[in-house]
Amino acid sequence: MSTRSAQIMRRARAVTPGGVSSPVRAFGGVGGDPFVVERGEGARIWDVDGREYIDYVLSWGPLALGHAAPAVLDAVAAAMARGTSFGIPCESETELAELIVRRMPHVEMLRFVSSGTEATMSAIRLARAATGRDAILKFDGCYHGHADSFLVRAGSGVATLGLPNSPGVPDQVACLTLVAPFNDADAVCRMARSAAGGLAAIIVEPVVGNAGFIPPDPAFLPALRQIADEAGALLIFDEVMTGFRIAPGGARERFGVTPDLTTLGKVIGGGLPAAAYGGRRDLMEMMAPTGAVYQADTLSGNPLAMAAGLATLRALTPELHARIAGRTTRLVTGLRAAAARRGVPFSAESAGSMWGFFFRAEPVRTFTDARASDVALFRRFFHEALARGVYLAPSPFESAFMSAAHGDAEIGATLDRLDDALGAVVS
Ligand code: KE4
Repeated sequence: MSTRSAQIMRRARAVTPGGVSSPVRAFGGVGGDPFVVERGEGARIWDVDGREYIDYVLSWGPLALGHAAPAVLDAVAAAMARGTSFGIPCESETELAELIVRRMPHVEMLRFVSSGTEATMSAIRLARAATGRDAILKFDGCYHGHADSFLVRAGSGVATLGLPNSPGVPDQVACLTLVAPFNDADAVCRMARSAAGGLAAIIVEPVVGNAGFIPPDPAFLPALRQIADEAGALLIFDEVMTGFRIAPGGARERFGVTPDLTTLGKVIGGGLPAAAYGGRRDLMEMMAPTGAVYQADTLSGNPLAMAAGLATLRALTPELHARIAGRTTRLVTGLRAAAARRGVPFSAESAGSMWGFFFRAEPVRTFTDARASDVALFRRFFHEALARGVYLAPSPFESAFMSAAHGDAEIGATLDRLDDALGAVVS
């Protein structure tokens, strides 16, 4: 008998490409049909057929407090009662901006937009205007949203679907994007020195979350700072995914490297559409209306999204962040031990409340390493985990997340279920 999910997906595929609003949700990376979600609460989601899952995707990162967090629902309800959108300055925009600046002092000034793509697209435009240069450098397997300049050897859904780049991106644009291997400072140095017309910016996920989870070698980010300075390029930390996850103050707090610009998203909207780009005041004041670099957005600073972001970040104190990070470490440590007991080639890492794993014994330092992991085994493991009520990202080239709602009971249940799933895939 066809499940309700299957029935709904059949209808969805008739009216939207692949039946999804974003490609990676279509399970192309793991095969099979996605389930259709009915609701979420805390660490759990339920599909329209009543199946329950412990959720480690958390809407691809935004839900640091978990699903339907009471503090977020109350804040959004209160904001809704006063209206949903104005296109007029609201105090909540200033309150959230002030809070972010307090947590990330290197972000001296910021501008809200409605998606991470808009944040990175705007940051690159600003870098090009500030330097008078066109070329940018990104890293193989890093994903910065779907703006033309970034769809060059990108990670996330692009890598998941095996799309080397994307049709529709003019060669004249793609050729302005240089691509280096992550964790290879020598390659970056060579490319920065040989870039015709010089580099406008180096943009990097300070911890890669879109090629699977790949942490930086200790010397890598400091080297990027030095190379950018020598090249007269801006250093941009794309923290859309890592922001308020790898440390309360983001990558600068964790790694001690200060970027010129930072992009944020996901957590700062608390599950509603909000993102931001910001950094040095002298750069940000180049943005219209104080400067001539143009960027605009109908729903940016939306009061409902601001309310959800404020409620989330106010709850996400350093103490709570440390508790979530501790549970993330417990989960990753337990997974490594389970794989070792079963003799499965496996590596797992975490940073704060973000984590990931590969079916590969050697550490993964580059996207090439990630692609050399056992992707077929990942696919089987994903489905065995799903069948046991654990929802992981449906792609080996994504990361997993943890929320305040994932308590010791959820971690214990997850370790039992994933150990059993490992047993199923290696038997
Ligand atoms: P959005 O435009 O999807 O809000 O943000 C783009 C973006 C920018 N930078 C980083 C580091 C990101 O991870 C993202 C978006 N992340 C993906 C998940 N890997 C969003 C999920 C999806 O594409 O459906």
